[in-house]
Order: sequence, then structure tokens, then C-alpha cells
Amino acid sequence: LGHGGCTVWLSGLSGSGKSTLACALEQTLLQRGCQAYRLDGDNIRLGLNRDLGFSAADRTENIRRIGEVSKLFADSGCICLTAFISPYRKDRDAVRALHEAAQLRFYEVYVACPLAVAEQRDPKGLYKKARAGQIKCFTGIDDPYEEPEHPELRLDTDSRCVEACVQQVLQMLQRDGVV
Ligand code: GGZ
Repeated sequence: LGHGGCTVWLSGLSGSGKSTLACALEQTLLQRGCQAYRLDGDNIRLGLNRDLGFSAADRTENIRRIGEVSKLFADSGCICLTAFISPYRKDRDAVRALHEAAQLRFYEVYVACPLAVAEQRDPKGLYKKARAGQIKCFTGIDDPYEEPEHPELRLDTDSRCVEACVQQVLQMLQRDGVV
């Protein structure tokens, strides 16, 4: 654990605030002169993982590949920020094990938000479509989300603002000397 490279893995429901937090965190870290890079649906699901859908097997493969990529960024000394639902505990645990085997820090951050609140936000109208049966296997509606049991950090986005959540992550990284 000799340098600042690490992965900050945000997990949570669609609409929980993962992407918003990852963007805000990336900005804050870059302003402080830290190397940070964000992986999200826009640069992964449209590229590297464009062959994958939302079946259980595809989600597992999605997370496996993102885990490998995040490990490479962390190994390069970068703070890698990932924003994926990552609904399965065993998949997140596998990414953690991958980092630990390479002696790289891994922070599982649970972006917690009640389903009712995420559904109320519904920024892309996907919950509405899922409720109408137009999207099948939608996380939280008719597909599972396994809550993290021992995350390094839990952020309650329904009760705390973006800036307060960013500060919580920064404090965690400062505590470990990453930033
Ligand atoms: C969940 C879905 C689905 C289904 C499309 N279930 O709010 P968004 O739109 O921008 O974020 C969601 C994103 C989830 O992709 P991930 O790669 O994070 O998922 S996983 O970690 O489970 O592999 C949502 C959209 O894709 N989306 N269909 N059925 N989210």
C-alpha cells in the first residue's frame, strides 16, 4: 500500500446518486491535484462492455471486467472512482479480493437511498417503464439489489447533500493517507 492508488467503488440503486457523487468527487480530487479517473456507464457500458446486457450473468461479467480495469487504474497510482449498481455481493467481494491480492486499497461505498426516493427521482424515467413492464429485470423492481453488509462507508443520499457526501469520502481517504 505504498502509493495513493486505490479504488472507490460506489454501489447502489439506479437513481441513488452514484454518478452525481462520482462526478463531484472527481472534480474535487482533480482540484486538489490528485490523479482521479471515473468509470461509469457512459465510458464502459457503451464501450468495453457494449456486448453485455442486464441478465445476472451479464451483470456479473460487467462487474468483473470493471473490477479488472479499476485495479489497473489503482495500480497506476490513480484514484479510480466507479459508479455501477453492482447488485451482487459476491461480485463486489471478488473485486475486493482482486485488489487485496495486488495490495491495492479498495473502498466499498454504499450509496444508500430508499427505493421510494430513487423511484421518485427517476431522472431517466426508467422506474416508470419498469413498473409498466416495459423494462424487465430492473434492479429494485423485479431484480435484486444485495445491500453491502460491511462497506467502508455508507452515504445516505436522501438525507445528506452531495457536498457533505463528498466530504465523507475525502475524510476516509485522508485518514488512510491516500490524499
Ligand atoms: C438496472 C438498468 C437496467 C436494468 C438499464 N436494471 O440510472 P441509470 O440507468 O443511468 O443506471 C442504470 C444502468 C445500470 O448499469 P450498471 O452497469 O450500473 O448495472 S450493473 O452494475 O447491475 O451491471 C440504468 C440502466 O443502466 N439500466 N436497464 N434492467 N439498470
